[in-house]
Amino acid sequence: MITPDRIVPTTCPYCGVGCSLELHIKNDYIYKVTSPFDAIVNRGNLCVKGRFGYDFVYHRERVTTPLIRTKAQAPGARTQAFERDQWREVSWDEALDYTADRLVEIYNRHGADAMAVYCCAKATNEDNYLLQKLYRALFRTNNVDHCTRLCHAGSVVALQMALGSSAMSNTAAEVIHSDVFLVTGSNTAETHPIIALQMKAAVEKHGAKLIVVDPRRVEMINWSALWLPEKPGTDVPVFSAMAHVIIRERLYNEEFVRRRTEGFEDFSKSVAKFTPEYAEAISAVDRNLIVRAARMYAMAKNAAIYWALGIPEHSHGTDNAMALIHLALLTGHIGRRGTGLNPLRGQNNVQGASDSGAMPWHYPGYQRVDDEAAARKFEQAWNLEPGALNRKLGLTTTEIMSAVGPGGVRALHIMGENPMMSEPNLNHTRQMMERLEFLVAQDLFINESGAYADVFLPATSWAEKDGTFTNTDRRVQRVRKALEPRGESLPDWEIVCRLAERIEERLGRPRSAFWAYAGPSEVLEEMGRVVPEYAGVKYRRIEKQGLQTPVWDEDHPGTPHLFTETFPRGKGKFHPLEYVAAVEMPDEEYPFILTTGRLLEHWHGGTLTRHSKLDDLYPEARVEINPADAARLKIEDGQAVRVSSRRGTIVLRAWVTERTTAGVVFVPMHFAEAAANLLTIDALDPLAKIPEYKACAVRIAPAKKEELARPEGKVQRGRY
Ligand SMILES: Nc1nc2c(c(=O)[nH]1)N[C@H]1C(S)=C(S)[C@@H](COP(=O)(O)OP(=O)(O)OC[C@H]3O[C@@H](n4cnc5c(=O)[nH]c(N)nc54)[C@H](O)[C@@H]3O)O[C@H]1N2
Ligand SMILES: Nc1nc2c(c(=O)[nH]1)N[C@H]1C(S)=C(S)[C@@H](COP(=O)(O)OP(=O)(O)OC[C@H]3O[C@@H](n4cnc5c(=O)[nH]c(N)nc54)[C@H](O)[C@@H]3O)O[C@H]1N2
Ligand code: SF4
Ligand SMILES: [Mo]
Repeated sequence: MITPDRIVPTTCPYCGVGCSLELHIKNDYIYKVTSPFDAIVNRGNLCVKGRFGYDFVYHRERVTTPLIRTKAQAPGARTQAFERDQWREVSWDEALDYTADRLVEIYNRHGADAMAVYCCAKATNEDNYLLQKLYRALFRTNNVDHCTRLCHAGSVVALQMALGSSAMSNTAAEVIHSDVFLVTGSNTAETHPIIALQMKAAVEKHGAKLIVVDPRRVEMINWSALWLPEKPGTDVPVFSAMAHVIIRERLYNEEFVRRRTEGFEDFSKSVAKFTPEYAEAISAVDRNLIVRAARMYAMAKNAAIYWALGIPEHSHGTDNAMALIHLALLTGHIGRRGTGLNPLRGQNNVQGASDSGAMPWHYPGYQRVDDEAAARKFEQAWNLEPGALNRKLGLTTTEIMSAVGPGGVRALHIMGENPMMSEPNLNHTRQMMERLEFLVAQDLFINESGAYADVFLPATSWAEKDGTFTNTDRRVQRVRKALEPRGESLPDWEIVCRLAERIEERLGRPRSAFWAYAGPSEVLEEMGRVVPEYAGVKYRRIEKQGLQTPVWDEDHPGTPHLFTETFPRGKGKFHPLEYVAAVEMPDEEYPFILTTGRLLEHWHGGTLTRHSKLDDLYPEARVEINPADAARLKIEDGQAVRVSSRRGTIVLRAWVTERTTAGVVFVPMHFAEAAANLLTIDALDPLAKIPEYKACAVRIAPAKKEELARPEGKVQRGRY
């Protein structure tokens, strides 16, 4: 038995469930992770990532000294290079002076539009609040975004349009109070495993009925009463047909529709054509299943909807989310315990990074940058002259990546993201990265994107800093420093403050007191003064258990479910929809639909999990292909195959499995040596600007084993 020097309570750094962790420390080393049984979110349960995925903190490839590239790279000639001899270890002073010099020089030469920053949904609220403040207040740009754009942007826009708010309406653990719940576009058991446990308990112990709508045979189907296996990209017809049935059979909640919604008449006419027969023809879902699902959902006392990326990650992702919202507005299954519209948020702090203003159209707290009163409020709060803040909507991540070059973005600062793995159509992204004039990488590792950087600022991991994360059900929870920072790494908030002071100096602005914080709790206090929903969140109130926003003041107990009496926009609004097919449909040349996503053991571009023992659990990329398709193509399980789209090609092993339906193949997004995003299409949803990661056309052919990145199994990938 090891006796720990200390046990530090904190919050999991991986997914949006936000499980409570206890880090057991001996000699400044984490040797075990547990979770307290009374933890409000996860009751002592953890998935494999929370329990075992912490060892990236110690990985030998982690960079803990500031680095400057030895040879500055010319725009256009920039290359992706991991080699150590391309970098020089420098002091923090040198790295920050250099960064400030180059950024200010580009700003003075080309103005605000040349500057852009990616914030980080893995970092804390405090880190993100400060980084967006730096770029807005000092470089006067709203080109501030983060991975939420690649994630739930379609859900956010639809919820804003229909209800005026974008967060999950209820608490995930309330699922045990649902009689019926619908899960769609969510591989919950792999991506939100602890919420999946609660869902399974709802079915097994509380008799709830589960409806799954998903083109893949995800694990939750084993607990479902109904599974609607649709073709990717056909959610609007499926859910509109459910609405059609609910209206035709008068199963909707007339009183709710009258009192709390608007636009029902037009909506009702618009779904007349979405008969179950019509939906079946497009989606391949049996019409009777659609009718049964509609009845089951509408006739429940309390029914909830949970969804994830199968809904928003389409060129019509906003419409898909809207089609789900309509079901709740029709039936009134919202505003009570066990009901609601629940987009399961992905990253540990994507809700918080969005709340903190890491967005191009909004200041912290969703206050629009083009709203004069909001802009004035932030000018006062940040001690800026009237008119200082830019009123122009900024560019989104996807737009930033298309706007690099003369007249567009020249300098990019990336805090903890990896566009060279996560953006669609990587061959295009690569051209943009090559064209940048100056790239700052602030991370734990030199990932595929950091490899293009001019300067590397080593950040601490979550285990080495204090702060807060806001989980998927809006709960602001503490992150605690458990270890001393490795090497010379610094917490992100401190890096940002030190850089900001230098930038202010070079811009000739008077040094403000605004970058001198005694610690992150002061940063959250400042954020609480400008974001009413966070006004009552104080560190001392969340020492034991987090608070769910909105927390309007210091006596407010927090908000487990939203919209009890009204919606933020007043009435919930129906928006009639049309069915629009995916941009690229299968044809003779590219006969399969590719969908991409996640595996339980890995995280996005793999920067954390592939530098962890988790990599041993799933060391190699595999494309999931249905047995019927594999038999036709004479492809065997484990065989090397080439998957090609109009944009790129990858070679990886086949996994012949019922996990995917015929005609649909799945490639995980985690493996650099067979990067899914070399294949994906960069078509965007017109409103939310989210890419169509969940549908494009590919072909599959046998390949030679030698073409695999790892013909004999696992090899270490080369890194700094
Ligand atoms: N292990 C692990 N967990 C994670 C992450 C991770 O990288 N690894 N990432 C986190 C993040 S940031 C996010 S956003 C979440 C994402 O969580 P999920 O969205 O659950 O993750 P994906 O693997 O992208 O799964 C998408 C689901 O949508 C389905 N789907 C595909 N096309 C369609 C369609 O057209 N319509 C419908 N209705 N469904 C479709 C897929 O079959 C799959 O079940 O996961 C979070 N959790
Ligand atoms: N094909 C396809 N592509 C997708 C998706 C898909 O479903 N299919 N999903 C999209 C979605 S939903 C998302 S959210 C994005 C995710 O895309 P990204 O956010 O680009 O991916 P991550 O790999 O999570 O990048 C996190 C980085 O942050 C670093 N990091 C971790 N903690 C810290 C910290 O405290 N400070 C700092 N400075 N750095 C830190 C890690 O080392 C890593 O390099 O990918 C998108 N891309
Ligand atoms: S479910 Fe999410 S928050 Fe919980 S342990 Fe797993 S990765 Fe961490
Ligand atoms: Mo995400």
